[in-house]
Amino acid sequence: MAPPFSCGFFSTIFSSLFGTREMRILILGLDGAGKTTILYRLQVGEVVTTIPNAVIYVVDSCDRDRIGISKSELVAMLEEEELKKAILVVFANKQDMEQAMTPTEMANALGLPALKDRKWQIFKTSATKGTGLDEAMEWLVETLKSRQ
Ligand SMILES: Nc1nc2c(ncn2[C@@H]2O[C@H](COP(=O)(O)OP(=O)(O)OP(=O)(O)O)[C@@H](O)[C@H]2O)c(=O)[nH]1
Ligand SMILES: [Mg+2]
Repeated sequence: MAPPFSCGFFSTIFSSLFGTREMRILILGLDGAGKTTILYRLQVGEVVTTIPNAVIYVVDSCDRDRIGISKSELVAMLEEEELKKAILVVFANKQDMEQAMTPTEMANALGLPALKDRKWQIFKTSATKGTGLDEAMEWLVETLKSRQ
């Protein structure tokens, strides 16, 4: 059975944040979470197939009905051997919407506090408004740098 990720791939992100460095980041999330919109905002480079340094997990903050599915997919994904050491950044996307869940609510619903041996952080984003993305990427880059 095909996973509910309609779009999952390894991306190489180039930006001024990285300087000349190149880092491989996997961006995943359920359909409609906002992945494509975020990639467009981040001006992503090529698609490659190697072990990623980090995972960005995009979640629609308004999709209360599927937060449980989002959690099980995340947990299953993190069991992959290749992602054992990957830093996890959750984008609580669509925060421009009135009915959006708070990041704390989402972190709990996704089971983030229970993750063992995993560096993670959750950020509020709105891909359509372009808010929160820079802060999240900055944290990610700094965290990746401090690991290398
Ligand atoms: N209000 C709001 N809408 C958003 C936001 N991000 C994405 N959307 C909208 O949500 C819909 C889905 O966004 P996409 O970027 O296509 O989502 P995706 O994760 O790439 O979806 P798939 O390709 O189906 O997996 C589009 O209509 C976007 O305009 C956001 O931050 N706020
Ligand atoms: Mg898409």
